[in-house]
This record gives sequence, C-alpha cells and structure tokens, in this order.
Amino acid sequence: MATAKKKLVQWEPTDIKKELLKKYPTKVARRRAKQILINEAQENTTPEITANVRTIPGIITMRGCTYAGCKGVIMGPTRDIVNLVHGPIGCSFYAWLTRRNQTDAGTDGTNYIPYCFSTDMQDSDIIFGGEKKLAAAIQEIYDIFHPKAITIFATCPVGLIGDDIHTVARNMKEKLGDCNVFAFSCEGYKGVSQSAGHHIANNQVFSHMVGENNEEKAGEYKINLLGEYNIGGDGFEIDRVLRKCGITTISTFSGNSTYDQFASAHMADLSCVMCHRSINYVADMMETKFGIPWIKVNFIGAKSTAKSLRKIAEYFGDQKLIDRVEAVIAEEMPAVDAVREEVLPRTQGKTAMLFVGGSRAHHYQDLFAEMGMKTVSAGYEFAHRDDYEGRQVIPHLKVDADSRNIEELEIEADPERYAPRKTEAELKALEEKGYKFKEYDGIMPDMEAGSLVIDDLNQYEAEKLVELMKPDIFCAGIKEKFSIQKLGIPMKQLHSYDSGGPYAGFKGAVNFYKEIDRLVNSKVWSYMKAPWQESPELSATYVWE
Ligand code: CFM
Repeated sequence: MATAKKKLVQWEPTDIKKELLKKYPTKVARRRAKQILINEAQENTTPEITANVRTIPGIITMRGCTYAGCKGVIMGPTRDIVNLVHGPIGCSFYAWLTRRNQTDAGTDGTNYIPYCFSTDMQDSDIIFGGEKKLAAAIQEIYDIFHPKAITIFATCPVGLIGDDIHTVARNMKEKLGDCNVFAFSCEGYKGVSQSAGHHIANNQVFSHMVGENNEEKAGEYKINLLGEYNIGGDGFEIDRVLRKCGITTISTFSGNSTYDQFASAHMADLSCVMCHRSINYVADMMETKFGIPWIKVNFIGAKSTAKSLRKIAEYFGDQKLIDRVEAVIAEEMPAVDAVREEVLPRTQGKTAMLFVGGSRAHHYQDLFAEMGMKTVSAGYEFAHRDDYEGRQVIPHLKVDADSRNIEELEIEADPERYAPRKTEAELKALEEKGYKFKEYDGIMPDMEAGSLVIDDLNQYEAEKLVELMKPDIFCAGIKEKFSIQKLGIPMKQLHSYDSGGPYAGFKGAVNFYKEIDRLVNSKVWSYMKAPWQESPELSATYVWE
C-alpha cells in the first residue's frame, strides 16, 4: 500500500522531479521535464515552462476536450440560450449538468440549463450527413421554446464528415427571424485542451451578441465581470458584495448570465477579469472596440476580495464609492476573521497541492495562505505560459499547428461606439500611483522558491507526487478524487467543490476555512483499508511467475 511506503521527509525538489520522470521512456521524460519546473528566480526572471502543448499519447491526462471548454465552460452557464449539441448523444449526456454552474432563473423564469439538447446523430447521419437533422432540431426547439438564441456545438464527427453548421445556422436565423442562431466549430480535437474551446466560444459570443443592445443601463459604477462562472454559487456571493458596495454588474461572462448581458456588455465602464485563462482576449477586444479598460481581480480569498473591491473603487475614483467599499469590508471582515482565527491553530503549517484547470490553482493559494497553509506544488491542466509566468511573455509565445487552429479576431475601434472611459491623463495619473491595467503576473511569482510547478499533471505523476511529498490536502477534480483518497490523503475537488461552496467573497472564505479545517484534521482516509487489503479472498499469479 502506498501509504506504508517510506516518506521522503527531507525531500529536495530536484529529487522529486527525478523520481517523477524515472519510469518514463527517455523521449517522454525529456518532454515532461520541460513541463515540471522547480520555482526559482533566475536573475530576476521567472523560469520558462512549456505549456499549452499536446499531451503525450499514452499518458492519462487530467484535461478535457475543446468541445468541453466551449459547450460546458463558456456557454454552459447561459440560462436563456438553448445550447444544442450536434453529435452523438454521449457528448451531450456526459456534459449534462456535470459542471456546478448555478443559476437563479431571474425574474422572467427562463432557464434552459436543466435541459439537454442534442441532435442524437446516428450511423446514417454520419454516412449521409446531418445538416437536415440539425435544421429540423433547431426548428423543433424554436417551436417549443421560442428562445432568444439557439447555439450549435460541433462534436468530433461533425468536423470529420464536414457538416456545414454555420450555413445551417445562418439559414435558420434568417428563416426564424426573431431568434439569433449561430454555431461553434468546437470539435473535441480542435485544440490540445478545453482552452481552445474557450477561445472558439468567446470569439463567437463577441461577434454574434456583444454590442447588440445599445440601451443605456442604470447604475453609477458599471462593470463587466469576465471569467466568473458561478460554480457552487460563487457568482451569487460576488454579486451580493458588489451590490452592497453600489457597483452594478452589467454582464457576467458567463455565470448566471443572460442573452441581454452579453448584448449590453459594451455599456460597462470597466472590465474585471477573474479567470485570466478563459477570457483575457475578450477583455482586450472590449477595450479595442469600445474603449473599456480592464483589470485583473480575484474574489477567491477574503483579503483578495477586499483588495479587488478597493481596486475597482480606485478606478472610478469617487470618494463616495471608496468610502462605501471600506465600510463594506469593515462590516464583512469580523465574521471572516473570527472563523479564520478559530481554525488557524489547526491549519497553520499544513501543506496543500493544487492541480486545477487554468486559474484556480493560483487563486486558491490565497485562501490557503489565509489559513497559514503552504502550497508545495501546483499547476494547471491547460493554462498557457502567461498564466504561469505573467503576461509579459505573450509576445514571445510560440505559434504552432495547434494554436494556429484557433482563430484570432481582428478587432478595430467601433466607428460610432468607441469611447475611452478615461482620458490619457486620467489613466496615466492612476498608473503613476501604481495602478495596474491589463496586468497578470501568473502563478509562479506568487509561489515559494523550490515549490514544484507542474503543467498538465497526469494520473501517474499525481500519485507519485502524493506518495513522495505527503501533502495534508490534494485539490483537483473528480478523475483524481478516489485514487488520491485511496492513498490516505484528503482530497478536495476545486472544480465542482464536491457539493460545497460558494468559496468566493467573504462568506465563501468562511465556508472554505471550515471545510478545509475539517478535511485536513480528519484521519479517516489514513485509517481506511480496502476490503481486499484486509482479507484477500482471491489470490492469483501470472502464468509467467
Ligand atoms: Fe477558468 Fe473556470 Fe478555471 Fe476554466 Fe474549467 Fe472551472 Fe477550472 Mo473546472 S473557466 S480555467 S475550464 S476558472 S470548469 S470554472 S474549475 S477547469 S480552474
């Protein structure tokens, strides 16, 4: 049993890296070595990691596919748009309500999230083409629901047989008249991970919805919240805090979002980016086309939440808002501090490992730090080098066959609606005070020297890492959950939050402190033995033994 193995107490990061690579064939080891990094400053520069490259065949990756990033991640939380999957039923079924993006169905009650829409492709559609079936499905949806929009997602076979989903969408949009229909070429194989799907989705959202509604929106301080998906109700808590501060969210991309939010996003005066990986290019496009500046925020962690609120207030620069934000922080913090101080003696000094998508492995380090816990190893499934090393590397990113696959939109200033929200002088004055626009430094500068940063961690390496370093908690997703627990280590899902949450904002921090305290101080997993370990009923040998 793994837990019984000798623990490397005085481990050196170089030894760990060597151990992780030991079993691989030379070629694989050479490639993986570039994705496993010991975090150390080299003459004031962050070391370079290889990221956003294909997973080596044979390796059991934690990643998902491009379709998952498009359909599940970006469009999944949109409640009044019907998301229709063109493909075999499995692609829909396994994407049906598996991500915990919550919604409140609004005042109009329109909510298609609980439904599962698919063209249910059969052999004959693969052979003779599925376009007619797709058009019929769109018509059927329209007749039953009359939604504001219907979006179509290509699964792998659609790309392979060459169904022209964009033409079908265009024709149906014209035919229906009052329903926006558009499609995504987000076949699972389109990119190396779900990250490609984010980009495909966001490009289409930007081209087909953003800017459609020019009605003035009420509110004094109007923002877009980009890259917040309302997992486990995170978005509800962030909304509560923002509302309390008097800040109006014009749109959220895309947690608990509506068609109109996307259509009105250009009416906001500031874009706040939560998940840099999935959406930073939208923030750039909003600025180029409409003149809306953007900043990076983080509402994971109570201190980070306070910091982000202050950053928003500073941007608007209105004393009334600045005072209000301070009052809200002063009102919210005592309850947070009380729980933090209560758990601290039990959590202080414990260690964590975080391997999640493309931003949480970074954001959640703030929450753990608030509990006195150290992140000894972390990494993303599919983030790019800028999410590790900071945005300064963007001009130097390699364009390869896979990234060339993903369209970069050419955006220009809108001739009528481009309006800089601040004058050059105002922006400069803010920057001189140390205010940072469009800046994200990535995960590595925030991690301790000597910690292990690993891109696209796989099943084998995850188990090896836990076995060697014995963290007090391991955070990842459902695919990792049970294999880690079997090693006797508490495991917290940071994609779905298991069934917990919210963890964002002030109330979220309190939830997180309590839950992590319980997890890292419970010995249940280390006491447990599988039935076959206690009393093996069957034993066997291989014929060659
Ligand atoms: Fe952004 Fe996300 Fe994440 Fe992501 Fe995701 Fe997610 Fe994630 Mo799972 S958009 S990159 S593709 S923060 S679904 S809400 S938890 S892998 S770290």
